[in-house]
Amino acid sequence: MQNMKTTFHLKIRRATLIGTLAILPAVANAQGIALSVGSTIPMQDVLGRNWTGNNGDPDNSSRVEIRRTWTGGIILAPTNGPSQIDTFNPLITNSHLGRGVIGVDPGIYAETFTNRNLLATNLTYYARVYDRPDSSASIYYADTAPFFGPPAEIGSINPEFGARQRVDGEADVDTDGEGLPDAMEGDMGLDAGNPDTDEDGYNDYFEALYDDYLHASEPDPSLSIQINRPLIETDPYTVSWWTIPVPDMTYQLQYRPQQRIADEDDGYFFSNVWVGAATETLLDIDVQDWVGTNVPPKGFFRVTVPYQAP
Ligand SMILES: [Ca+2]
Ligand SMILES: [Ca+2]
Ligand SMILES: [Ca+2]
Ligand SMILES: [Ca+2]
Repeated sequence: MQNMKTTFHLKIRRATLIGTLAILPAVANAQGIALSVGSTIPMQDVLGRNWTGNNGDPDNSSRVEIRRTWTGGIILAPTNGPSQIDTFNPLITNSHLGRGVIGVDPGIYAETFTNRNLLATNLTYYARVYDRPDSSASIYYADTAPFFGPPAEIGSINPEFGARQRVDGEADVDTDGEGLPDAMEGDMGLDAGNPDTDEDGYNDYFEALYDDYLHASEPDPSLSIQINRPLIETDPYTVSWWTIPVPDMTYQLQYRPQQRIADEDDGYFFSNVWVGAATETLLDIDVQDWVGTNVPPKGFFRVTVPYQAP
């Protein structure tokens, strides 16, 4: 009886061992099979804002497609017609900026292929991003350079998106030269032929850049400056102005003597009197050193709001 029992146990063990051996290769492959494709540099609009991306809200996130290149590795520009996407340029996957990225991450995408065979090693692919969730409603798109489906030992690839291009294939022009392309102005309801659509003194680009505080299509409080003559002779002349409702905005107060009047439009002849960020809603700057040598004082002050285009 003892011998029989021993034999029985041995059979069980052998059966278990065989089962384990059969599973092992599959476990080893599963660890290496996933492939992550994603960008690490955010895709941005002309104002330097990251394109919309929100993990968990793909309906409001810019659309990303991972596609196979056409014959010979050629990338075809979008037509927004389904035929080219499905027939000539088959789509491997749809994704969105922010998808697969931890938390909200505009401008960046990541997509994991659990079956990496979708990206065959002998074919080339590319990623295309649109600036809207819906490619047919998009103004811009951008493509990555073509990349090969990588061999199994490579776990991730990070192709970066190239330059923005117009979906309609037209050139991106800025007719009025204030910095916003015509296509964006049309989309925002602004006048592409007027640098200051609402004529409030702030150009369209500046207002779009600070659209949390200013309204590009309706007048905002204007920046008007005044020179304050001293009430008592020992007090200084000052220049004051009410600031605009943009936090931490930097202002530049400049002066130019009157004799330069022939060059009034040439900013070169203005000198900086004061440059700084607003800490109060009313700025009041001592300008005595600038007017004190003129009797009577004659010259021009101006306030500018310098900003950097991204
Ligand atoms: Ca423009
Ligand atoms: Ca404009
Ligand atoms: Ca304006
Ligand atoms: Ca405005």
